[in-house]
Amino acid sequence: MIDLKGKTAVIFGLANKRSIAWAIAQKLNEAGASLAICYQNERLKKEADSLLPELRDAKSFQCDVSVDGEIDATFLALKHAYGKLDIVVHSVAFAPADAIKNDFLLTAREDFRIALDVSAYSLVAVSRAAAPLMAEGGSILTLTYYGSEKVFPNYNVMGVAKAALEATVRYLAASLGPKNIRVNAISAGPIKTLAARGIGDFNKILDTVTERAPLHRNVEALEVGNTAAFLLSPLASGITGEVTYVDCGYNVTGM
Ligand code: NAD
Ligand code: 0WE
Repeated sequence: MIDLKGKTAVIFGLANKRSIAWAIAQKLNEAGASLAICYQNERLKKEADSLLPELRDAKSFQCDVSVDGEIDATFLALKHAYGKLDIVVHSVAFAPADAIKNDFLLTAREDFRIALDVSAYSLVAVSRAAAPLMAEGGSILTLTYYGSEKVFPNYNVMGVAKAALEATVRYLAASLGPKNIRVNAISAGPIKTLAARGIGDFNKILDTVTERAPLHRNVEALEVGNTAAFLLSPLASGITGEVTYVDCGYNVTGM
């Protein structure tokens, strides 16, 4: 059994109960961790706060990870609430709708900047703020997608942002390794969350996985949660800088 009793985890990217962040929160809660749940803005506060009672020991915090001042204020509040941190989960991505709808060639400079800022740079900013609170070492996890390596129609600038995110995981692992802080990513298969709802043809993406993946089904958010609990636990003490696929094997197939 994975044991995270006495550990404090902060989770970014909870929008609703379908969020991958929520599946991870449930698994970390089952393992005994105390949870700080971060939501992006006032609009998402109600949703986050309505889910808190399902967790044993959780508080919520508001943080837009594209604003340095909000990251600083959130980690100051976390320091006051907990004193130390052991785990950070970064489950955040955003690209302006035009950029994941239109031909990649037409990607606007500002849309490219926003996608990489919110989806990749924010991991650097959050990790830097978290590190001083991880005096006993720690574990940081982010979520990525196979569109970083291969072209998927419409994933577009998000694929570029995820490639940057995966490289960021490796460089952060090297930077934070001497502090015994590990940094990893899970590359999840497609899951019908809020972030997937805006995507045309998402059902076709899910059907292709069912047809081609070695397990001939789609992955569930709670399976991502289980792997997250492992990577964030002492059982994974030798793993850092890694991208672990939780995709029913889809990424190993050739046709
Ligand atoms: P989701 O919509 O539930 O979560 C995305 C979250 O990002 C939301 O909570 C949103 O509020 C947050 N966010 C966006 N901009 C933010 C900002 N500026 N500051 C703070 N938070 C911000 O969708 P999800 O599918 O759970 O996505 C979580 C992560 O998983 C993302 O990184 C996504 O790329 C990744 N992922 C998703 C899938 C999938 O098919 N759903 C597959 C692989 C990877
Ligand atoms: O990372 C993602 C999607 C993230 C995302 C989603 C949206 C929708 C609404 C980022 N920005 C926005 N902006 C919006 O305005 N995924 C891994 C889910 C996803 O998206 C795809 C996929 C998969 C899987 C797009 C095309 C093809 C496959």
